[in-house]
Amino acid sequence: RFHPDRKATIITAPFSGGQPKNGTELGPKFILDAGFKSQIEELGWQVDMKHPLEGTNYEDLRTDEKDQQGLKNVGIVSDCCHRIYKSIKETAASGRLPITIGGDHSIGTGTLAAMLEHNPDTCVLWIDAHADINTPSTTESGNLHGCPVSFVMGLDSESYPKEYQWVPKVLKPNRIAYIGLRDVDAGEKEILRKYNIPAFSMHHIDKYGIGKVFEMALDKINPNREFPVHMSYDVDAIDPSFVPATGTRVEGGLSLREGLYIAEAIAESGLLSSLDIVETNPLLGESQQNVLDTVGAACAIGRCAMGQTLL
Ligand code: B3U
Ligand code: MN
Ligand code: MN
Repeated sequence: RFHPDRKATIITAPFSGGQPKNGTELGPKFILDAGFKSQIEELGWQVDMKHPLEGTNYEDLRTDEKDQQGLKNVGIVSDCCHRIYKSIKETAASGRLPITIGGDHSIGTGTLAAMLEHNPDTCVLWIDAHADINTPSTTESGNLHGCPVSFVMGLDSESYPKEYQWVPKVLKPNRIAYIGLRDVDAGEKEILRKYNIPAFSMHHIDKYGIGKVFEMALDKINPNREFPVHMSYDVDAIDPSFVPATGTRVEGGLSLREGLYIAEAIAESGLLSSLDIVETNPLLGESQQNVLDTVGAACAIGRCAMGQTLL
């Protein structure tokens, strides 16, 4: 319903500065080499590409050191997010659907900021094993891929580093729902409870089934099915037996079918306005097959979200 003319832009975000492991910067290359662009074209989309991080050397600048606040790599993460943000705003303004291929999930700050500024009614489905809603005060790891949601929500904003001052605080707590959670920090649980943020864990999926959980999530954030939806899909939402090549694997995740169902269901709703596919790390597979499985799942998430059906 939001993109009847089927025009999309793939935005590559080869970035690893939001977490400590080498390899997430290779996600876009592997996904594109697997034929992702033509797979989306075969579904009837006209697809072009943007590379907003071209010419940067973030990988050389990434360190394991925490600043006085306990955060890692604030400068490069903020700079990277700002580039992504500008690129997505342009893309959305031109009437195209942005598909951002990561890269680690810290880039979510840029994608959410852009889509919510583009249309303040935008609501967010965050598909992830993790809630990624730590603030600079609650994060224990200091890894900014665990914090992208809080910055855009403006939680605890006195604690934000100056580098993040450009980020608009545009996301309301009742406009984001989580699906797939199973590794949530104590500080994050407190935030989810305090702001009454809709969150569906693996427990809820076991209890109600994925079809019902998807409807329950949309009922919370988009009861009349009238608002556009940004889906931010961390591949670690899916169980590591299907998606092994990712930085923070957590057992007990979505089956591959449950994971793809979510993408199919958002396509079926006609509400999708933008998509992130993040945290593919081709260097973390223990075998070539592990990498193929993970890259294959990332492509399949994209195809399903863009309208591929089984029949
Ligand atoms: N919540 C933890 C772990 C984590 C978050 N996102 C991922 N891992 N991928 C943290 O570091 O904030
Ligand atoms: Mn994530
Ligand atoms: Mn995750």
